[in-house]
Amino acid sequence: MRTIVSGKRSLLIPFLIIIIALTVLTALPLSARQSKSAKPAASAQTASARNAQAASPGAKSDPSQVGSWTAPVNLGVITIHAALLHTGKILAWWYPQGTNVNSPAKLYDTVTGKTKDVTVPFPGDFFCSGHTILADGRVLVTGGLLGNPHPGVPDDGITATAIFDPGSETWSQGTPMNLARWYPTDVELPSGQTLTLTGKNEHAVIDLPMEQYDPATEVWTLLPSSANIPQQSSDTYLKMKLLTNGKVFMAGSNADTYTFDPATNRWTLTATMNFGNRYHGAAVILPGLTKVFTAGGTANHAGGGATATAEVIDLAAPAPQWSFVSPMHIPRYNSNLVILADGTLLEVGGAQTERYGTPVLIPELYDPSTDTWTEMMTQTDSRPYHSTALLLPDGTVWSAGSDDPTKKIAGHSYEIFSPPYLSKGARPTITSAPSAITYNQKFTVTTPDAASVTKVALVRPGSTTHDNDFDQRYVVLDVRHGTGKLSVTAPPSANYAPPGWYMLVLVNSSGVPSVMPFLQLM
Ligand SMILES: [Cu+2]
Repeated sequence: MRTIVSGKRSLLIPFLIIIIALTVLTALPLSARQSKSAKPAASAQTASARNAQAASPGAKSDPSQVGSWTAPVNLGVITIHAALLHTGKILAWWYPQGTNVNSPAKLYDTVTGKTKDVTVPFPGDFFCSGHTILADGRVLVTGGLLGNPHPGVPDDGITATAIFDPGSETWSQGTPMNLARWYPTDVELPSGQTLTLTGKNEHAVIDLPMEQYDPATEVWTLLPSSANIPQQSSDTYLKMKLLTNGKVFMAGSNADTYTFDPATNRWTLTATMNFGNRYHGAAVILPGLTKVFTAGGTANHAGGGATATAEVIDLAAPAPQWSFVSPMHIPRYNSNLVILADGTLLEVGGAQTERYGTPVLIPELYDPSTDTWTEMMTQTDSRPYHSTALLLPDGTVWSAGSDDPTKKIAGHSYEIFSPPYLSKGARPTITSAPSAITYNQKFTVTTPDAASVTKVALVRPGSTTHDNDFDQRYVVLDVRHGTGKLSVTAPPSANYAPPGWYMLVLVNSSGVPSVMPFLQLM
């Protein structure tokens, strides 16, 4: 079970071993360290070998090919959890330093770069919680770690929930769930209600009955037993993706992947992943909203043995099957998979040999239209387990966190990645766009660049932790070109895009995205 414990309890001895090992390792020159830690891999080089290669003189550094990174900046918290708010600020939080105290949290303004302390004003450890952004833009945080567990008893979940209001920038206590949960998954349904799955309860049981939250009534309702997850899951933070038929697809970690129908409260076995159980992998629903893509992970729940493999399933096919696609260059797990402003994917962070072991510093860009991975510029601070990444409104990517006990200082930092598309020419600009739209509504976007725009999309702001983004989604919209304006049609229904705030993006024929203003889809 993934427990934080290294910072808290039962992993004290391994923690000391790691400290000693790292003390020895860091005494070596960098080059020696990299060559000593490099080891052979069948299909892909190890991260350390790749890191050394990218750092060598003559390595590619053209930002239009490999992007670029800002230097790390200390945020003051370890961003284990992060959500992008429609105010253009990131909410970041992690675990309290002690028991029965408050969870530290920060707001980071993605425009000004300023930060503000928004520590949760009531006790509760909202660490390894689930979280999703509600239709009105508030952040719902579900569960966490019981602050004062009994010695000798497994770590416990909590029933508590917390809600962050981006307008007032304050927290309030939410209605407690029916069941205690640590490491739950939240997914917003087309109704605007939140479905919550798994998580460890106070007896360390994972496969808990599901429950659903109605923001209108603030009531949690347990689903009937027919909705129970059909297969013993050996992992938490299930990868749940809303499909355009209103059903929700589970893309791991178990090899057998199922579809849940909220209308009947029943699960159906859909297909089996070729890799087998893919623990700590990352998954997204691709733009187009019929294919789900997963990359990285490990066959070992306890960690080690990272894979570079990736698979895709087309859920619109008559008999959907998982198929291997091109593998990454670098095996990794506990990494972050971010949908970028142009609809390509960035795999960033992760590790290879254990939660924090052999961290991968080289992100990779995946283009689903060509099935190709490209290695990007090396980042400075390592982002293995408990790291996060988010697409920002200006098209850059925030990469932060990891409570690697050997690198606590680095864990407090964030870095910002500019993808290659920001070095490929002028960006299309949006002169005006509505701040709110309804389903199927035709609306006008004025832009002097209308003629060169090839794609218009809504991008759901991310809400992420533990290689899992509960919210991100890229919804391509129908568009008609006018002179100095675009006539755009909103998504046909909430199955395509559940109600909430989205970023509006224009992408031009060079693949360059606009800055993305927020609008509310109701
Ligand atoms: Cu965790």
